[in-house]
Amino acid sequence: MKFFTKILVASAFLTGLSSAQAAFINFDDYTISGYANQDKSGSATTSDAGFTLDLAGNTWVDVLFNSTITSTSILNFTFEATGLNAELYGIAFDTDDSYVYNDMGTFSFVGGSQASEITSANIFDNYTSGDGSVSYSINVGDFFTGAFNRLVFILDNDANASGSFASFTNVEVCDSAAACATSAPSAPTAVSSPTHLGFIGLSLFAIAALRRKVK
Ligand SMILES: [Ca+2]
Ligand SMILES: [Ca+2]
Repeated sequence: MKFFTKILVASAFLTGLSSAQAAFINFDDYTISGYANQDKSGSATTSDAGFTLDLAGNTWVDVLFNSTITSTSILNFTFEATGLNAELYGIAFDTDDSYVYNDMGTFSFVGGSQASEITSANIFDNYTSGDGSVSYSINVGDFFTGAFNRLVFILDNDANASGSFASFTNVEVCDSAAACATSAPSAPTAVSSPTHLGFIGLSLFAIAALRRKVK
């Protein structure tokens, strides 16, 4: 009987969590740390009252942010890169401070000259420095699920220790499009779970519908 009570409490707690309205991450509320062995040069700072994370140089950083990704989960953020075009731009979900190059299924890249080389990751766009401010609404739950305790923000440029800049603004992880603080771009297009080999093309198609220039 005690066991049963515990289950009820646990499920009520989970229901409360899943119905919570998403909110933008305020980076000033988190400690920003170097991730794995990839915080090599440059800096991580905040702007826009904490709602923008600004990376410079060649650095991957993480914040301890708990999330549970289900099949309906959405990752929203506005991205802008300037300066030298970097090798990788992206956001990853992780459970520890390390990664395996051939097992990056919870990594989402939106651009960079090396993004297409990482076949184990999800490639959602071919953003190039100077493309301006672009808002992404990525149905990450179609690509992976699970519980995570950190978010990783990636500006990778091993060839140039300085000169690249990337900013991530209004980042949110929502249980569903309806729970997002970001209003959905017009006519969001859902993609069914693709096979790994096929999903690059499908993802670009989805992002083409969801990619939205911000004035
Ligand atoms: Ca890891
Ligand atoms: Ca690199």
